[in-house]
Amino acid sequence: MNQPTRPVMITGASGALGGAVTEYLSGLGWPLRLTDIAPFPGEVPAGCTFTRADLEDGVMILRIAEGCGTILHFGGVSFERPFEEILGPNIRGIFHVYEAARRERARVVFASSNHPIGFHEVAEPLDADCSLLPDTFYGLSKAYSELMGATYWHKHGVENVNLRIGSCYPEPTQARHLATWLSYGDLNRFCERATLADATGHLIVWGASANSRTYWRQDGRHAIGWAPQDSADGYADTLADKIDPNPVAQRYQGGFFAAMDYSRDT
Ligand code: 15L
Repeated sequence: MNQPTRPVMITGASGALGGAVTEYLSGLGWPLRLTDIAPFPGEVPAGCTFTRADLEDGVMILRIAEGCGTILHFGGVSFERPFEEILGPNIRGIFHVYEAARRERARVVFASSNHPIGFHEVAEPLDADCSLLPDTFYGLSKAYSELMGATYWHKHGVENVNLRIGSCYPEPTQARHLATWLSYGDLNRFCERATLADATGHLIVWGASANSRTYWRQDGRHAIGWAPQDSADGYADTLADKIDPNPVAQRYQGGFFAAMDYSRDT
């Protein structure tokens, strides 16, 4: 079966990653319920609807999710910001997404990030069940969201697949990306598989392409039948010297996020 049985909701559909996934899945002919706080750039793809909404508006999120079988959640703040700016979109927002999923008996596919584990050192290979060491308020909000996935699975049976995205850009542009890069193609295929997989429970998957310099090992990808096809390896020569000069950014997996507002002596 290559088509979902119920419509798929995408939050953050006007953003870079939500937009890329929208383009790919609408190209497969999937009926999409798109939403974002920002207007949709360009024409809404045929067979899809777009509703402008704030993730803080729980009633609106419930309404948009009505009848959906999967919520691909890309919405919210995607960079480090002061705590008060993260709180509404990322903390209240994920609660509204999970409440909608609970009501619809839908699956959540969450665009998490590497920043819930950003204070692990680059020399330490990690499995997905490693300890959480968020490097920012943003990383904390992603950790909270992953944990909410665990709670809603165990308490309500709401399935969820959490992709700890490394650095998802059209191309890798820094030495760190040789470990963390995720291609748009691999992201798109991940969303397809995470939606169509028979059963997932609560899963964490590392969001990186097949980069030989990766920091990341075991995760839940086998349960959804996803394996990345791209790799940053071909960029090794051109990016080898594009290293962040900040020693804190060099030391930790979260890179420059770990270095932001860093005030320890060592
Ligand atoms: C993220 O979570 C950010 O959304 C993105 O802008 C990148 O900076 C990425 O992490 C990264 O760690 O490279």
